[in-house]
Amino acid sequence: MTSRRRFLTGAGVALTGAAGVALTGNAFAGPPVPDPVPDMSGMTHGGGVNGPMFAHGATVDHEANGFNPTDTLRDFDMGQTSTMPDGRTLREWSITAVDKEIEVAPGVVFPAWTLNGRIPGPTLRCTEGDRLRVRFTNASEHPHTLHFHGIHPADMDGVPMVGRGVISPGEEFVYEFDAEPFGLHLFHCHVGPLAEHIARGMYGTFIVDPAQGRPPADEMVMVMHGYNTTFDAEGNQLYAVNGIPFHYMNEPVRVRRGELVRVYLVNILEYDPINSFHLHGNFFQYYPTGTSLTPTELTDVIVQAQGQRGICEVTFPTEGMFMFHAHKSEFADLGWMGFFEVTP
Ligand SMILES: [Cu+2]
Repeated sequence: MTSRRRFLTGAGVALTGAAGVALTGNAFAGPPVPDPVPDMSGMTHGGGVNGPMFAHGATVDHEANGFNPTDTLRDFDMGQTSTMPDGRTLREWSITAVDKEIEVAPGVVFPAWTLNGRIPGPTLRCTEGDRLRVRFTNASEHPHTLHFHGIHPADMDGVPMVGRGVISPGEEFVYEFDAEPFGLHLFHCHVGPLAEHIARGMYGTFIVDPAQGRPPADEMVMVMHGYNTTFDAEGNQLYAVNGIPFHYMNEPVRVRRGELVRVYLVNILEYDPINSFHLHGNFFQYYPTGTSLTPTELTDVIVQAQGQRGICEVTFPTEGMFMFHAHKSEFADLGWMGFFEVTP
């Protein structure tokens, strides 16, 4: 056991060093790492032999970041609603682009471009047929847009040279369109260099509920993404769901045995062509893009290319800790893994 602990500790040091090298160029200088790990027995939060690689459970300053992935996981923004003369629901949101430094791993600060100050940006949620109005304010130093997936007029597409096009720093624009089709979508900035604008953090989830709804469930959003901390557009140094690598290892996602769990899973990863989601000890029903109420597959692994998304539904029959992670070991080792903690 000792040797295994030492090996894992070494992995942690190497990872921290690799992340730090981009910022300091000095990965292995400094004092020797103290002989480690108070107690990694059991599956305590922040421990376990597959526990977080960041300095044995050290995590980031969520308060300074302004968001905590435990909270954003189930944070659905329904907007401000009112009724239009024709009886339809009008749903309005305000989204602001802000340049902001985010601590993405302990001691690793990333100069992000955020939507509403968080990564990922907000999860907008509506019902098919609603009229949607999104006021976009660009408080960043860079030009941006909001491009929504879904069906809408060309001049609401949020790309350069079409409609209003680029929204310059200090300007704002209101995107307005109807909510269709029902399903799980996303939105992101569409200004070039596109990969960088997205990978810096300018994306969010866009859920259009079917008019008849879906069965009651414990619902949550997981957005798969990465951080290219070297800004060389050559892969990523860190991978995560919902902003912070290894977060759900430190703070497992608590769910109830026997209750339907619905994960809205989005892949917005840049610089790597595909991402994946694997769940241990259980199988889930998969609904690609969420545009049908009939699942296409009962599985424990799905893959998504960039921009793909789908709904995973699982009911855990037994209590315990069940890992989930990218079934691409490199992504998992560099942050894309977590736990469901199934309680009675
Ligand atoms: Cu942008």
